[in-house]
Amino acid sequence: MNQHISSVSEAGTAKTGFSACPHDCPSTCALEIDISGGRIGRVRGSRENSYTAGVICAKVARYAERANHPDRLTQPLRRVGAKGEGRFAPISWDEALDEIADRFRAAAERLGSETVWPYYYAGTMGLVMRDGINRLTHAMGYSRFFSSICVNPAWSGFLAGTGRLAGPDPREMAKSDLVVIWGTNPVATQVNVMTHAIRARKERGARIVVVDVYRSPTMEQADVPVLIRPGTDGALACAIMHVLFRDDLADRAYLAEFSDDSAGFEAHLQDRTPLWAQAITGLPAAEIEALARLIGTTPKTFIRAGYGFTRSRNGAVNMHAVTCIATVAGSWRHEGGGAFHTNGAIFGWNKTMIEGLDLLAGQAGEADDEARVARQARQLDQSRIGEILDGVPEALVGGPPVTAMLIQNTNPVSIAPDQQRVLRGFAREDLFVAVHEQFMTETARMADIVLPATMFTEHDDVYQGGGNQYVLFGPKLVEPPGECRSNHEVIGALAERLGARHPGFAMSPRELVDWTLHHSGHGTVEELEEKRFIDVQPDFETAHYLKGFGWADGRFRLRPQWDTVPFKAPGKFGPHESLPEWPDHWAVIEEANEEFPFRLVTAPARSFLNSSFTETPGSLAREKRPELMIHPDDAEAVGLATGDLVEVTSPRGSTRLHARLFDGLRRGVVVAESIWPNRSHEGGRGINSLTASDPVAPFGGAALHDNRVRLARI
Ligand SMILES: Nc1nc2c(c(=O)[nH]1)N[C@H]1C(S)=C(S)[C@@H](COP(=O)(O)OP(=O)(O)OC[C@H]3O[C@@H](n4cnc5c(=O)[nH]c(N)nc54)[C@H](O)[C@@H]3O)O[C@H]1N2
Ligand SMILES: Nc1nc2c(c(=O)[nH]1)N[C@H]1C(S)=C(S)[C@@H](COP(=O)(O)OP(=O)(O)OC[C@H]3O[C@@H](n4cnc5c(=O)[nH]c(N)nc54)[C@H](O)[C@@H]3O)O[C@H]1N2
Ligand code: SF4
Ligand SMILES: [Mo]
Repeated sequence: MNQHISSVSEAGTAKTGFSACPHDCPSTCALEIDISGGRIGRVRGSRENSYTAGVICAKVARYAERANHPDRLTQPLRRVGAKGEGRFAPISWDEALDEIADRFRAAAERLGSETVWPYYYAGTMGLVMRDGINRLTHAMGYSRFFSSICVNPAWSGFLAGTGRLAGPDPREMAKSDLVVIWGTNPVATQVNVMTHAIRARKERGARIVVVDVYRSPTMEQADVPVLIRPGTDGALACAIMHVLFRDDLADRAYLAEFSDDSAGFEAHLQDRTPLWAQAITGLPAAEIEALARLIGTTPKTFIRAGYGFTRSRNGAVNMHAVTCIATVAGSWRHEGGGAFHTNGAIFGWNKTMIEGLDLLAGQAGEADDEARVARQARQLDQSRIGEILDGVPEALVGGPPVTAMLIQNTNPVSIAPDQQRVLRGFAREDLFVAVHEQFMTETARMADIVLPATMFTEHDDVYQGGGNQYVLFGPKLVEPPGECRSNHEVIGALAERLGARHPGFAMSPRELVDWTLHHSGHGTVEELEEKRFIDVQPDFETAHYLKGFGWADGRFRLRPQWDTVPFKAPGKFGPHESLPEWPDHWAVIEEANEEFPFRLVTAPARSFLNSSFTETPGSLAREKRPELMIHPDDAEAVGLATGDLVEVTSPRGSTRLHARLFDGLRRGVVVAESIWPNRSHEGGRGINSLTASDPVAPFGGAALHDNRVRLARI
């Protein structure tokens, strides 16, 4: 039990505030924050939180750099120059909010309410501040937001086998004998995975396997590095399972009880041999054999599957294939065994009040069915913002063009695929854009109105672990600088002006947190504040699916039935008619060809978080400049040396980076750690000028690591 601790403890003049990291990172660390003179200072990881275990990443440890940054936006601004030119003049909040409301109303009168598209993402993971914008969308009948850029292939691929988005307690990694870190780079992207994996190595001599497409900082620490070509994880998984069946290392008793059709699967895998996979993955067959044997002879094998390997056109299929390994090997049975990706399902959130979901379902006493139906507006795909703003009818789902937007917590001009198209869209004279931001991002620069936003220590909110099992409270600890307002305040002020009605608009963030906790079975805000975080991990048998998987028959699906996968999406996307019947190498990736002979992966940089922290001096100093890692033999063939400026061109467009020779890659693969501001690239075109927005099958998403490119020295 935690002792009684409120959100702030005082010792003399020094104060410590307790919070949660709000950033879009599966670790969701519990934080302890020094406060003095009304400003935040050093940030440390909580030792009492058993997942954070006292460790946080360097970028958040020096958060004071970001929170107290001289470039923070502190007053509302109106554009005075041409679109994108970056000239703005201060205005009052009332003027700014009135103008947004007037423009939204005028746009809706002209083209219908669906012409307004509120757009957001996970710059803050606080439930109130991130998702509250949906309440306005639903109340006004604006175009709804189909969120797709990050999790869709990964989550749906995991669900395809298990039927439930959860798995063994992530802390069990420390009790494993073989930790398989698959397609994620936790040293950079979710540091706490390393804490628990390394504990297993220290305390039990566990071995750590890392499957990636380059020798990432995480692979540097692996006992067994597994270097493959991008988009070939399905082939590797199949060959591993071929060996498990062939060498009698499959857990046949477990399969008989807990899977759908292991005999059919075994037959399917007959010709998915290590040699077959070698040709696809580039990994020598002997290494595949050795890895399969390691997994097959280690009952406590914990597969920690990340997002990275699912950002390919076959990403959902590959995630499913990887989870099948835990089933064929019977790893789920054992403490310290199984497959874990994320814990989305264990929290059971009731987001009705935050998101105004009752408006979609119809309100009590609402006689007018038409009003309700009007609010069931079309859903527009986040990842296809370029096509949408460019007026592609299919992307607009047959509805009106988008002519008005409010953007919170995201920076699409830097992070969305098909960037040059996105930029063309934002430059449209008939598009009105309001951006609510902490900094003058490249998206904010394209706006007509810019609003200054609070940071997490300046408002109340509640958070959930993605890669762990805690619900955490993040209270307001300091006053915001200047005139900054929270997302909730902005949404409420616009609702008032637009005549949007819902009880959630009038509640305080704290009241919304309390309502949501209470209706989700997690107690009250007072209780959470006192405890700081609560552990909602299900019991061992549930977490390990020993009472059955999340399907009516309780059996893991080795043969996926995508039509019944419980993933919410407004339809099916991509080449979903040709999804393979069984786990396989699904050859729909953007393979290299004569014109574009390389495959490009745009993996996350350690000192940035998507496009956040690109404004802090500490992160900029560590990352130096945008670079393209290339194998020395490839570099020689293309005539590149370290430091050369190289033009990288994909079927979408081009950008420039400096070459860095690096032998931790398969031939023909190049990696650019991202996401730098577009302006940091010579020529001003960002990395997402290369990436594509065609949806990943079957539930959408962007294949950000699946690009064919050609290289030319400049
Ligand atoms: N420092 C830092 N931390 C971050 C982020 C960041 O940008 N920077 N982003 C945050 C966000 S929004 C998210 S969703 C998470 C994502 O975190 P991760 O789950 O780690 O996913 P990715 O960041 O996309 O990529 C991780 C790794 O996948 C590898 N990879 C790419 N393609 C393939 C493939 O086909 N096969 C295999 N086996 N590996 C492949 C990349 O080389 C990279 O090393 O991280 C969060 N944390
Ligand atoms: N090439 C390439 N592109 C990628 C990826 C990749 O791996 N490669 N990763 C993709 C992934 S996984 C993701 S999730 C997306 C993420 O992309 P984004 O959602 O754009 O994430 P961030 O860049 O962190 O931007 C969040 C913004 O929210 C702002 N913000 C933070 N808190 C608040 C708040 O409380 N209120 C308001 N109003 N604003 C706030 C921050 O200042 C920041 O500018 O990028 C995707 N794009
Ligand atoms: S590791 Fe992730 S959750 Fe933890 S402090 Fe860093 S960004 Fe935040
Ligand atoms: Mo993400």
